Amino acid sequence: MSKTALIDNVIPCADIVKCAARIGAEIRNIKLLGDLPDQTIAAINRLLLKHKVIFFRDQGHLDDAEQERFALRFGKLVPHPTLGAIKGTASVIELNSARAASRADLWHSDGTFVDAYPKVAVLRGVVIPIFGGDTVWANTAAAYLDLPRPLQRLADELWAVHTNAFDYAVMGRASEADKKHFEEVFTRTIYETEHPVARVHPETGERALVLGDVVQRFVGIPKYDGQKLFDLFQSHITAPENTVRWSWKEGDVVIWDNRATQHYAVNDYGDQHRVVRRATIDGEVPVSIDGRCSVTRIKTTKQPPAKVA
Ligand SMILES: O=C(O)CCC(=O)C(=O)O
Ligand SMILES: [Fe+2]
Repeated sequence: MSKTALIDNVIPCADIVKCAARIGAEIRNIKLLGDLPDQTIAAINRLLLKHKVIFFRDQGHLDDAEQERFALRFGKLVPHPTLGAIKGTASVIELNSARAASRADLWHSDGTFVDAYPKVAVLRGVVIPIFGGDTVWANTAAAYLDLPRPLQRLADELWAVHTNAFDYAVMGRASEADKKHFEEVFTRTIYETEHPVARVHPETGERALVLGDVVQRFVGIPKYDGQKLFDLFQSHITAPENTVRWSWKEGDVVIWDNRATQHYAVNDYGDQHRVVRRATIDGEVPVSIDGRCSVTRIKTTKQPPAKVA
């Protein structure tokens, strides 16, 4: 018997292989293109909602434009709020290890410092190191279900402030160039947004935790208590059994449901070159269990340094 776990064959000729019990499936024998039939896109979307992250090997035919055409089938393309998009694209950003602050080695869902943060991301492996450089995804809906009922009730009530001006320097691995780039580009505009710690997923109705390392504090909770609460909830998200780890090859494509996952790019490839490019789909404003919407409280754009005459 084959050692791979084949699951329901919903896309003609393609094989769907589950990666781990709680999260992740690979679709094999499919060529991703912008003009795939509607039924195929609908099937990929159903699999995405179920498995949270979907992996595809051998998509080396894609360039930025075709990657975006494929991504567009899942919604509206949206540029990064402060980084913008690569020239000639609507949403593509590049994470290039040769450039400062391009290693996403922190647990996060993309863009939670704004209210309507992205719902789906499509990431393509462009230059992949010989060793290291995997990415890990975690299922935030399964993490909610994992909590004992009293802690679920606490999550249902709590709100957290997310910011892009998190303490980057604290991560230790950041160089001076990283810190400079982070301050001048990534936090050109500073956002602070309040999200419910548990949001209702707009397509599945599941409850999913909204946290990650860009959380600054919980609303109405002192820092000391807040840190303990954060560690408690976040540890359910990042428990190894709640994650899937992908070892990249060039030409791989990964899609994730950003409303029900966090991810972490493992920074274990030293000085090797690594480039991935991401197309991003606009999301909905999260809604709490009691029907309240996330809200951006602060949006401050820094003044450029005064020019010396
Ligand atoms: O480099 C990676 O594997 C992931 C980067 C990341 O966080 C992202 O594309 O959103
Ligand atoms: Fe990310």
